[in-house]
Amino acid sequence: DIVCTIDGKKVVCPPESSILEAARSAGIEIPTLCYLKGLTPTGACGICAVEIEEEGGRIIRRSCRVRAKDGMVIYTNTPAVDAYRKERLREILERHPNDCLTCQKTGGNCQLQNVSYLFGINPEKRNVPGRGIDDSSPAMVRDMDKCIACGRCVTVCEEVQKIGIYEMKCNEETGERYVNTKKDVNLSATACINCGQCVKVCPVAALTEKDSIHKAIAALDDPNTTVVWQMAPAIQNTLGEEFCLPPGTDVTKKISAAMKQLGGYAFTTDFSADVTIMEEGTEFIQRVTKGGVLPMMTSCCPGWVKYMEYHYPDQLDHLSTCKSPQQMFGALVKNYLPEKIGVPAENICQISIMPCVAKKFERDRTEMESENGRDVDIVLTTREAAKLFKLRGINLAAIQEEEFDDFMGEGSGAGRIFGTTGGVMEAALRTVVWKLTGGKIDQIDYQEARGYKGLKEASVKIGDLEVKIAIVNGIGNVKPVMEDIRAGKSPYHFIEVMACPGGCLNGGGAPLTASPDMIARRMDQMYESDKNSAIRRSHENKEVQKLYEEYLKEPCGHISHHLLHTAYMD
Ligand code: HC0
Ligand code: SF4
Repeated sequence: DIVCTIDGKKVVCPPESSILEAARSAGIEIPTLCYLKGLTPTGACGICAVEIEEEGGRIIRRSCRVRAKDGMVIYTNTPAVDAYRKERLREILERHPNDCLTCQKTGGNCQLQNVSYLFGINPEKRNVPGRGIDDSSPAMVRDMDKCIACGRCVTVCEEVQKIGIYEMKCNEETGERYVNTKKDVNLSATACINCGQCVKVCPVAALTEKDSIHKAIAALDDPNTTVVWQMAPAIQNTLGEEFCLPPGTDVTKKISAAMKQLGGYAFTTDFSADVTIMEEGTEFIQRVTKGGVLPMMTSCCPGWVKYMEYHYPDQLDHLSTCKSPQQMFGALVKNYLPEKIGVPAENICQISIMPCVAKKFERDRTEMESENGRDVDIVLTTREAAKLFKLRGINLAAIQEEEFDDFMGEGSGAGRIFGTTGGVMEAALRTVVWKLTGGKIDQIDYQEARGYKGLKEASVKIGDLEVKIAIVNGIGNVKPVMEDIRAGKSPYHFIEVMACPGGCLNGGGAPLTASPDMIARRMDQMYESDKNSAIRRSHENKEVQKLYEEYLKEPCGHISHHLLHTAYMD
């Protein structure tokens, strides 16, 4: 181990630690706008500057880029450090727009604002570069004037997601650094999968989700429109954080109450996650027993589907034909629900709350509609939903719980765990194994499917058949799996892929404040919500059973194929 001295305190740290990491391990916070734990430091912002004692006197260094050495003496707060940080902040702020009052990131989420506040910097003169806004993506907006060239989006997209959309550029005339897409084209012209992981790490509002709040308000205020709400599994264990509740708190029934207070029918995507298991499980059994294309791969994550279409158009028949639970829900709202509630489909506005920005892109896909209109009308991220609630005077922490409405409000524990990596597979196994063994094996917990590993594997013995499954946690881990499939040597029968590391509970639309600890807490609480569910298998969902009896007749039947399944584009 290394022993150094930081602010007069002896600090012991592992050999490869940077000064910033060493300080943090000792509880000494150094401000930064670009550092991301575990990823290559860019050193771009300069705010993490410290002073190091050297022979000829003290020198200023960026602490994220310098390794702590034995005997090193470091100061994190000196007049020289303070002056350096202020100068760097001034440089950044002079080039940054000052529409802070209405900026999407205001209210604690803008790290530049937070640091400026701490240092008391507010420059008079501004010289904003005028690079403009790229709103070509259906999911995200890039305000290139707000970009402070910290490089976080470059690093996350390259090192975590392994997509590699952005690049740090340099203006040859001015020497100024800035970030753009590699070929200087708009985001919609790139291979971006809309996962939103770059949005999550952006310290300012250079990257944000495309705003849908005003559309939701217009629908809520229109007397001729009936709003029908759905919320993704992950929402129910994350939205509370925006109202200062502990991470992972199950706020399902509070959101149900909030939906009703805003106006409209309150439902959950857990319901259609259960429908997805009925459909996808049946599709899988058919593929296995009738010799269909294997491995079958889940199709509920729109980031993953886009990745597949872009990089492996020759392998699309591995994807399940099932639409995602969000889209199945929307299709059922427009085709099954109208008769039940006595409201024609054209008067219904279906609003989703999703922890995902790619769900906005999925909603927009041309094939996601029926004769009765778009499956889903508006998609709000978790953050947007919190903002809408606050705008309408709803304090989720204080609101009285209410049950969902009838017909599409029941969800099983299996539906709930869709929101974590491995959850879709575990939910599917609960039903598929039960069905294939005629109810003889009725296993609920599949520990192999749980946890954070990038690739999780398991095999389940069903009579003579050994079903091999895999779970890809994060799109950055999918390439070797796909290369094996393309080469015809994949050992698996069924594979789950979720683009965001951890699954939807760490989606690009989730609350921004999450640390790894908080994400772990969300995951634990989601399994806890499953454990506490009245039913834990999708096929036991009474409202789903009723849907099949009265409307769909059978999984993968005629109506299902028309409304709930789709084809992908090569
Ligand atoms: Fe997910 Fe979903 S689980 S993608 O992560 O499958 O967004 O939570 O809603 O559709 O159900 C997100 C979460 C969903 C869908 C479901 C799936
Ligand atoms: Fe990369 Fe995902 Fe951001 Fe697209 S949304 S640029 S794929 S991190």
